[in-house]
Amino acid sequence: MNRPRIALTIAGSDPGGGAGLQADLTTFTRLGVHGATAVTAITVQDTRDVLDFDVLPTHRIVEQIEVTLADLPVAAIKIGMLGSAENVAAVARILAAHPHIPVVLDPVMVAGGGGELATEAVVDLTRERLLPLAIVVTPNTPEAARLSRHDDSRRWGETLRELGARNVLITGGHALTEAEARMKPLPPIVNTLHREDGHVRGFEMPRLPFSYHGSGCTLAAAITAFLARGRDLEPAVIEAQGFMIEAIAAGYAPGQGQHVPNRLCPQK
Ligand code: PXL
Repeated sequence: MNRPRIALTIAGSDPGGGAGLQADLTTFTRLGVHGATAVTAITVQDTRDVLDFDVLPTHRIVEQIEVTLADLPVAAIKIGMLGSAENVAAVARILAAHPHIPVVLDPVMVAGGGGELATEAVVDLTRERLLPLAIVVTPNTPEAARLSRHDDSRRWGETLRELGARNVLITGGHALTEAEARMKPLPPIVNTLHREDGHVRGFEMPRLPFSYHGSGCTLAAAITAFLARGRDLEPAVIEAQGFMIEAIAAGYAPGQGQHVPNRLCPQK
């Protein structure tokens, strides 16, 4: 067998295996990509809540990334939870030294269950240093509002592109208003891709009546895997969304709380 393509995730650990680096690694594996990992933080959480987390010292994160990049031909990088402003700055410095590797930036701020995973300083430095290094940034709607500092959703994509992200995929799967949640059928999820040529394209997919843990990580990891396999950005986004639709349709609750996308699907 030929050597699989390699993707690196720089992310936090979720012990329940639903989100974070565990979600990334399962997604990479399912999509035929060898996953390398640089652990940034160790969260203590279940499928309901984040109880606590420790952030690793910056030098340990830098060392993990540097030894990996020196040894393995990493074809794409995914960034998830970084945990501190110092970590954001250090990761940005390394990425800037490897401009040929495409970077998918998932600007993690809040866990699926609502726990805060990023301080204001992390968000500010992500905007300043990481956005300009990303081939695509994948915020959900609250993240897009916070990163772009706009209340007006019509300005989010354009503003994030002006701040330096080449492409922006705003995901629409976040919580519904109470009125929307009572609609039958539920309103679809619409993800919006703001492309580097200024074109804006919406992608619609069915919404299921559950709250998901790890869906943002899974979509961004799937885009990373397809980029590692050599796809251009838009085809990678389209294939990743196809994978998500299947994974969500086969989603399950591994514990007492939220559902997770079934990244093992389809089973062969
Ligand atoms: O889905 C965002 C996310 C990223 N990284 C870690 C997480 C979560 C959500 O729970 O726990 C470690």
